[in-house]
Amino acid sequence: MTRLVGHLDLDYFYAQVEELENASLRNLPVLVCVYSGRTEDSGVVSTANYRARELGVRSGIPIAFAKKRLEGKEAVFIRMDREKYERYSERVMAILKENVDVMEQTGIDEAFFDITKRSGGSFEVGAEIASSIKLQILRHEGLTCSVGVAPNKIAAKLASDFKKPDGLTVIRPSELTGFMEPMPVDRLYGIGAKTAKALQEIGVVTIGDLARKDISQLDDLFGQKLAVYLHNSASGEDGEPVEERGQATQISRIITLKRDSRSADEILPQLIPAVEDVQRRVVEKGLFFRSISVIGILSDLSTRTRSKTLETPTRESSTLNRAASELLTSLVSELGELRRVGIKVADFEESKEQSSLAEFLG
Ligand code: DGT
Ligand code: CA
Ligand code: CA
Repeated sequence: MTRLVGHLDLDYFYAQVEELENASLRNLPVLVCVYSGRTEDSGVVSTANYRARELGVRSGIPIAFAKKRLEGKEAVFIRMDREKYERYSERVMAILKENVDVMEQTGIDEAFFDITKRSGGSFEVGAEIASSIKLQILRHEGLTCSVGVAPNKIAAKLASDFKKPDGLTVIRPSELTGFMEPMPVDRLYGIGAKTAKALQEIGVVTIGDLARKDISQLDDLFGQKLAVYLHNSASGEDGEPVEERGQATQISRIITLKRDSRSADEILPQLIPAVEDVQRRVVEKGLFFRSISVIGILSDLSTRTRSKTLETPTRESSTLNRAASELLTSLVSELGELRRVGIKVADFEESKEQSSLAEFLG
């Protein structure tokens, strides 16, 4: 049976939220930045509104570089406030969830959804559902997004990206090949710069070129598994279901030390970026944790762990940093040299009602 799969992606998300909360920003180039704190301008641009993009600014470039580009222009630089965007994201995802059969959130501002059942298999009805979702998000949250509806996930993602901002692109099964064929092959989900380059060397530039390639030639180059994936996705054959993501039971990150060490002072600065990354992922998933562990891996690859359980769940980076430092100190005092070290949080709760109540009473 033909499926109706959608992909929704909010437009210039962080910058759009900032514009929404401060109307005077609307016609100016707006840049949301992550300041690293080393010098006044060190850090990167997280995202920029379309006005700024027209002037050559995009996600990931250094702030200092963007300032140079925008010299003499009345551009606005704003510090990223991830928890704020998280709150908008949660409400947008709740609206989406109400309107679809299944939703699979894949990032702070995007999700796949399946509306096969509620559309009765009709792309006309599917288009109406998608435009109603866009309207509800605009009415209730004031945000625009771009949506694609197609017979599978790969095509839905290409479709949501096809017209931006505020786009709605519906690709019916009969239009699928014509839609995908002319697109550059690196737009296919999972094709990075390296694969794209290898494909270019055998004359594959567009998705259509890839679909026409002999699978045995792809097999020789990429191995069977990737070859089959490449062939199928380029041919518009993608059976991946939209699946609600189960809640994670733990979030962790392990790093290899620059050299084996048993000095907490030497190890901690190397562990901190991993701790920050874990904390960011916790916030991204809307979770609070109660258990914190530091994992040490010795040179013989044996593993030791020190853990701590909190009374109330939290997501605060100060709590996590402090616990990481304590647990690390305790771990190295009892062990030999560590080769790798990691941080893990677990025992999740989705809200911290209990602790807010405690804060309220206390
Ligand atoms: P779009 O979808 O092209 O209209 O623009 P965005 O800004 O929504 O881009 P998207 O969907 O790739 O990313 C969603 C948010 O994630 C974006 O608003 C800010 C953040 N983000 C994206 N790329 C980067 C990056 O390279 N660095 C950092 N720090 N944040 C990023
Ligand atoms: Ca986006
Ligand atoms: Ca996105």
